[in-house]
Amino acid sequence: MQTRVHLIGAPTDVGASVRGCSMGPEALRVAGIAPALRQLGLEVQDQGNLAGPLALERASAHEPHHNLEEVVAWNRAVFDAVSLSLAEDAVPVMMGGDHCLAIGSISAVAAHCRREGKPLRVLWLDAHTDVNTEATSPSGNLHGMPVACLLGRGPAALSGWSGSAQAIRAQDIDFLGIRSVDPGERLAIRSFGLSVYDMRYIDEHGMRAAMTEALMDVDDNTHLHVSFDVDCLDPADAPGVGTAVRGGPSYREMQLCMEMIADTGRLGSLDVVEVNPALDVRNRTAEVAVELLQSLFGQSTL
Ligand code: NNH
Ligand code: MN
Ligand code: MN
Ligand code: MN
Repeated sequence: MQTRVHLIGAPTDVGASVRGCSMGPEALRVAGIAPALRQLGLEVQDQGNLAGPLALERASAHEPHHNLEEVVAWNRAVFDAVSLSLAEDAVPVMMGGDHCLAIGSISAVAAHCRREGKPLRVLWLDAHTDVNTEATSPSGNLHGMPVACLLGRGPAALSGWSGSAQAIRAQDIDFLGIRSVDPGERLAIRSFGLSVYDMRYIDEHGMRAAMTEALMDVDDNTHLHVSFDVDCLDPADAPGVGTAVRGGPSYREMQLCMEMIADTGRLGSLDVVEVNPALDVRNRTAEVAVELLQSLFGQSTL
């Protein structure tokens, strides 16, 4: 793994309807994200926050893509910042912000991998699959649609940024921790053939088996991108999220997940999204996220 890490703040909640994850980057800083990673011997550069438009109030109950223009602007900024970090051979850590920002970060990562001839694998750690489209979204919130956008099923303004109509192929992404799937998403999962390790799978086989399978095709040349939506965790451990769903992986299970990713040595880029200090309890969720990132970047107890 490279030893240089760039922290990139993207303080916005344009993709969500529950407001407050715009305060996520600062909460992660207050929880000590930079010193926590420095402690592991990494060279950490906090690049500060990106800028972008404010979230608008909903014009109508049935907007197909709420805040589309604003989401495009924020993702452009994320795309540029992540591209630059990768070009400088650093590991970009995009601190959201809501999960719509993964469109920009993963498009940048996909373009980078294409240039370098590296296979890309994405691990989507989330309670949700985020594969809604305008046609299936119950909310019109773009943070429920980034995976569809990356698979080439999003609005034109959010497509093709990686230099290809599809930033990633269906077989390049694995989902873990899933327990909330909308009816239209279920159809998309089947038709794309997406690999989803849902909570039932984790209950029956355990985190170790799920992660062993999810990481199976990672080789020496792979660029591994982790998109970590903190609502993946059980809300008992991570209450500060806008769309909490009961029954997620425990703190210990997530630690194992992160440790197994670290063991591959292939982590190349990361999103940490949906930390919502407005709903949190004394910054616990940001603190838990930082502790998990320490494991993700290779900390072990012994
Ligand atoms: N599936 C719902 C929607 O599309 C909720 C998405 N919310 C998330 N996704 N936090 O990770 O609106
Ligand atoms: Mn998400
Ligand atoms: Mn989620
Ligand atoms: Mn797989």
